[in-house]
Amino acid sequence: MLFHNKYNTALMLFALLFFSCAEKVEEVKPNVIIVYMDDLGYGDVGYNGAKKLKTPNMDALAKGGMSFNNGYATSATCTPSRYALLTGVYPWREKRAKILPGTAPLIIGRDQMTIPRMLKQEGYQTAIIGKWHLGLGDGNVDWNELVTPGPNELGFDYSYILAATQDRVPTVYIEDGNVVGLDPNDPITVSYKKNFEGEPTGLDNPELTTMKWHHGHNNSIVNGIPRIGFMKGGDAAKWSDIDMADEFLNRVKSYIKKNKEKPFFLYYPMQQPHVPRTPHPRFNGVSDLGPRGDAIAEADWCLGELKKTLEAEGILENTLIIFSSDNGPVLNDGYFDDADVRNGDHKPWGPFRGGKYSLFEAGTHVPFITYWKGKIKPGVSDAIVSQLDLLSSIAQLVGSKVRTPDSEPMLEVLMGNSDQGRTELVLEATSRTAFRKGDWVMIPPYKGPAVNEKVQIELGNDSEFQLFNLVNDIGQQNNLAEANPDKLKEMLNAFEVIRGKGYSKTQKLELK
Ligand code: NG6
Ligand code: CA
Repeated sequence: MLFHNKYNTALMLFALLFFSCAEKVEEVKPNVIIVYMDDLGYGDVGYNGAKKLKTPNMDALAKGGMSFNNGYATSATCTPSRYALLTGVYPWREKRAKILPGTAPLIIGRDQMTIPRMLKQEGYQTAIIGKWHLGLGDGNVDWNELVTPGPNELGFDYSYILAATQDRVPTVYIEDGNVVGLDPNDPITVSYKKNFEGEPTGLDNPELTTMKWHHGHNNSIVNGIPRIGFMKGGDAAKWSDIDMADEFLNRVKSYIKKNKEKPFFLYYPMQQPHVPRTPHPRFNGVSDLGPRGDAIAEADWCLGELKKTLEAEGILENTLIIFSSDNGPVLNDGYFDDADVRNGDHKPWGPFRGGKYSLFEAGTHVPFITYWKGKIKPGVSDAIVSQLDLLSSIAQLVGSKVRTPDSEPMLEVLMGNSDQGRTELVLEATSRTAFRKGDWVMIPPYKGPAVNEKVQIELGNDSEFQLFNLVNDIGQQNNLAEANPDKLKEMLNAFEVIRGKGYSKTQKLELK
């Protein structure tokens, strides 16, 4: 007999209660939103010490959630970081994961696991609204037809994107594979090889430009801004640069309103403060730093609007927001826009050395916040976390068994329940790799200039091994490689276990 005493009855009741609760949890799967900035530095946010720049909404997110002092992008440039974020695979495993032109084919395999694909398997609705930069099509895209494969073939139900970067053609939005607002009588053609006859360029027609190019960026002119790459036609479809933030934000708002009844995943990669910096005129002069600072203020406002929308729709408490940046900061990235001239004592790179493109810390060490009202206890964490781990960690959150070998399940750390973050992490910058293990960073020898003179950033190249201890040398000034050969050897061995050999073209790979 089943209920032969009181004890068993109590047990049964308890079990019933437990399972019905477990089912409840299952029912209300949280929404997940990744807000991804483009070139926002560790020191560009108020909560990390910025003074000349006000970022009240980013600060509120950090103060109301977990902010990570040791949060990393996988790479010091955009495409590789985005590749790793979505796939949970180190970008240096994929040769094509380099800064892509606007005509590049899709570099994520159609069968590859991605965060939206994993979430779709768990019943989520999925969307990307913002910057893509992972290639589109199979090569030779006809922009006047359905542009495919793209995000919609990788697990996103809905996509509203800019193809590559704001400074690269085609300068049009693409919604679910279709160029938005295209007039069939004015077809678009794009080339990264040569100009179309009779079309003005930044190089030949500076009089037609309202933003001046400093290096690169002297091909086709759109809205007075000379771009990378050549484009002809598609006039009606061309985006308005100053309205881009509003355009994405409005889509984000309506997506949330429309889809709030079922759990959703929203990837919201903003274009700021990447060049060309074109904040809406209502943000002009709100910072003292010129368009770069104003663009950050604009992005900060967008983040606030996003949070307000979630609140108004009654779903803020059921939404995990992850906030980070794809790579470190750069001031002059190819246009004269006063970012360097007006920077003063602002430190976009925070306490770190280098910046975008650099193997030094500022290349990849970025703002990193997790926020979940009522679920994540506000705090600051020293744990090492990487965007590479989002795939497996979000999988944990939603009860999915999906994992990739590179992506470590770090849900407890992201939730602020544990400080046991990553013990080791390979860092990448323009196809070179370095290694962080514990408090130490090792950079193998690389050929190439120590400084990129155009952007005025130290790249981390040296003919010798570099070894730094971040605890007492966060600015990576004291190379301890010679003084600490045992540590260097330990680091190199651990690095090569993951990375293999042959990662540097410099001959001197063996230790003395
Ligand atoms: C570089 C561009 C830079 C920026 C970068 C990509 C030149 C001289 N420089 O090649 O302006 O567009 O690519 O940035 O063209 S990222 O954040 O998308 O990686
Ligand atoms: Ca970037």
